[in-house]
Amino acid sequence: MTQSKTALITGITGQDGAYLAHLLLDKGYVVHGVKRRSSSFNTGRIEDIYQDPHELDPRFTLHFGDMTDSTNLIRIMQETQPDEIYNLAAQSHVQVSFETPEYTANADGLGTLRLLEAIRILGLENKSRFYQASTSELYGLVQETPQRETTPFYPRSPYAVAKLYAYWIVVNYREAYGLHASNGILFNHESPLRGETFVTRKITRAVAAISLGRQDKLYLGNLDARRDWGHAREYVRGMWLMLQQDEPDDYVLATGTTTPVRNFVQWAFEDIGINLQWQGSGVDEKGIDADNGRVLVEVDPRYFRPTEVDILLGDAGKARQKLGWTHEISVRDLAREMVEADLLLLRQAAANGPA
Ligand code: NDP
Ligand code: GDR
Repeated sequence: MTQSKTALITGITGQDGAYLAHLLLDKGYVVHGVKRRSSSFNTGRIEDIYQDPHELDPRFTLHFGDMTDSTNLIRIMQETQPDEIYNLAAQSHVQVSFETPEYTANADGLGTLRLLEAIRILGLENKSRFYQASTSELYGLVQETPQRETTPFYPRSPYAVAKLYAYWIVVNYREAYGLHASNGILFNHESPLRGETFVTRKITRAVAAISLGRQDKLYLGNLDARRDWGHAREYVRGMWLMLQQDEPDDYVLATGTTTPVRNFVQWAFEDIGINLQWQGSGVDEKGIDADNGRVLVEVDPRYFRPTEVDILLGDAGKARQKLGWTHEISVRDLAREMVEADLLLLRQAAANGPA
């Protein structure tokens, strides 16, 4: 019998961490996750794996840890001796990074260095393969469309600058020390597990609440921004594929379709039977229910960013060729799945009453 592989996932309580943990457990891995101490529960997304500590799946273990704490990361790696490390932990909100630039640099940039150094300190260079959650935000002010692995970077936020450091330190450790370390340059990917303050989930939650009469209006920032949105479930498969290759490398994962925020809003309302029409422009633009004239969407400049990434569109040709990775779920179906999931959540919450 072949022995199970062991994986260590940082950021296991986040959207991607949850999907990846499920994928790896399904593949027979032993999975260790790093979770932060928090004053309230932060394991909601992995509740089905992590419930009563006395009934834990013996193949799944959580460790308290933080990307800003080197000794803690070294100890976790020493204890777990992972075959594969997926570094998904990050202060991942672009707008928040303008308010917490130093922390973002520490967790997202230096945090990556800490893990790579831990591999060296513990002599795991020939054992542990490393995946880094790099991002399409590296392209920022885009220099070429569509963006691919060879497109020059031009980061436009403290988050993207921190991730730029992480990208290059991964490349450097691969070249300098022969680590099996790969960057996945992932374009936006969403799901019903997406954090509530990212734009797609903010939209689908609000639309569900409006549909059930619990919210009047949705306030958004830049409606013209365009993103290449895919489904998180399909993207974590790409992460895993990168670590199954004989040679480490860097890969773009994207759908090859770009959509304005405005269209995503329109679709989400369509899914609850509302035909939204747009009036005005700039900060005065409004989304109006065509049937009764009710204003459902307004622009709030508070959500504008000091520097914006206007358009992202990825070319995943290399991942398709070398990894055999493709996406199947369209952004239109993604929007529908997210609206339906948020409607269900709200209905369940109402049925259960106050906690
Ligand atoms: P989430 O924001 O949903 O999850 C981030 C995870 O990191 C959470 O588990 C969070 O813990 C944890 N975390 C944050 N700060 C620290 C810290 N200092 N120490 C330890 N853990 C920490 O992100 P996603 O799942 O969406 O993304 C996963 C990774 O991929 C991130 O690195 C992100 O930057 C990157 N990425 C995401 C893309 C996307 O479209 N989703 C696209 C490209 C890259 P807690 O639950 O306690 O907050
Ligand atoms: P992004 O995702 O910045 O691309 O980073 P987000 O969903 O936050 O923004 C996408 C675009 O929508 C515009 N927008 C708004 N955004 C938010 N959050 N809230 C609003 O009200 C709003 N109105 C308009 C934004 O200006 C932006 O143009 C995500 C994160 O997951 C990163 O960690 C990851 O690296 C990248 O995707 C790829």
